[in-house]
Amino acid sequence: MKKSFIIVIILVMAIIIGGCNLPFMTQYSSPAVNKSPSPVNNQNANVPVTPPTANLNQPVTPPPANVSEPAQPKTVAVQIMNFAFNPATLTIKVNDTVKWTNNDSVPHAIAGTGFGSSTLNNGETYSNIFNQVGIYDYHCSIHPSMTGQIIVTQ
Ligand SMILES: [Cu+2]
Repeated sequence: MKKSFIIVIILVMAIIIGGCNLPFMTQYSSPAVNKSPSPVNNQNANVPVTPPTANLNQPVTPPPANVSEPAQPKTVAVQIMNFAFNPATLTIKVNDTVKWTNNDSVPHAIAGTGFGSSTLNNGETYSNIFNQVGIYDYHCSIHPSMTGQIIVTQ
């Protein structure tokens, strides 16, 4: 009888002490728990997020700059056939080259303002770079009825 009574008293005391300690424990422990995690969480949150985002955005921006500069000068052909220039009217960009080829058995010669060829026999060519915007009329100096036009645009 005494042993079980003592056990009951010990259990009651343990419950009372435990019940009294729980509110005190949380009150005293909660400030200590909040102090240590908050600086650790702030450091971990700031360090990894910003650098990867900045590195991923930097390589994406250069390609649009390369797309906007495809203005490479090119060579455009004009064929001389059957006493005519083909195409008779040609539109090019500034700094493009026009290359005439004489496909006729008879000689021809290009005559324009600021440009012109010597006599072109069959299979011979003449090239001129047009580095200024404008409309350039030309003809064949041997056959004046053969006319052509080069339109140079920006
Ligand atoms: Cu001609």
